[in-house]
Amino acid sequence: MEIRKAEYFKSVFDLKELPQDNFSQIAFAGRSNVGKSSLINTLTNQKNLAKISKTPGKTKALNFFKINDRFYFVDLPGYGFAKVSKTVKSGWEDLIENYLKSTPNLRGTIQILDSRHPPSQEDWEMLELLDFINLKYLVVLTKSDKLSSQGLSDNSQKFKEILENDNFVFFSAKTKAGGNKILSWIKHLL
Ligand SMILES: Nc1nc2c(ncn2[C@@H]2O[C@H](COP(=O)(O)OP(=O)(O)O)[C@@H](O)[C@H]2O)c(=O)[nH]1
Ligand SMILES: [Mg+2]
Repeated sequence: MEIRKAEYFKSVFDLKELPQDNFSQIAFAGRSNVGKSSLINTLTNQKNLAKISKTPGKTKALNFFKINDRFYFVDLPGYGFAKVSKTVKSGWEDLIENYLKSTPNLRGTIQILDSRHPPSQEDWEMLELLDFINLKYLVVLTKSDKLSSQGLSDNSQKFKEILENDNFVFFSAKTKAGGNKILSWIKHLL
């Protein structure tokens, strides 16, 4: 699949504001700073579509991007940033959880993890939620350019054991490695 057109559509702070159309949605989830914006920018071939925030946790909304005039990428708020208050944090978590549970047009989620580290407590909560609601998802392991080839094969084995499957793709925003695999997974969902 080729992404010919990608544009910012809207930011949703309340599920009542979800787009009222029938376009499919693909969500992107991950902890702050994991490389979610960089992944969206790479897949869409745009330098600054999803603003790469230098301030972790700045994105508090569900950010909708319209792709090829026919589906949406949905950038979910990054979780796991300690510096926000509990109340603000649980607000985002509810928004993410309710969105994932109750959006018929949502076809699947890209769950982003750091290729160098095992999943955090919050990553596990997301993975369990995705399993629980039976939503299709692909695990994307970012920043793979920071691993040596030995590190890649070691961590590939580790993630196979940790996730108990091989439904993951190593990705690098720097080299674009893995991008085409992710796009074909998305194409099959649409
Ligand atoms: N080397 C490398 N750095 C990355 C990659 N993806 C993201 N980064 C860096 O990680 C930081 C956080 O990235 P960003 O996309 O803003 O993360 P987000 O908070 O999840 O949206 C930035 O400094 C990026 O340049 C990658 O694949 N390789
Ligand atoms: Mg971001």
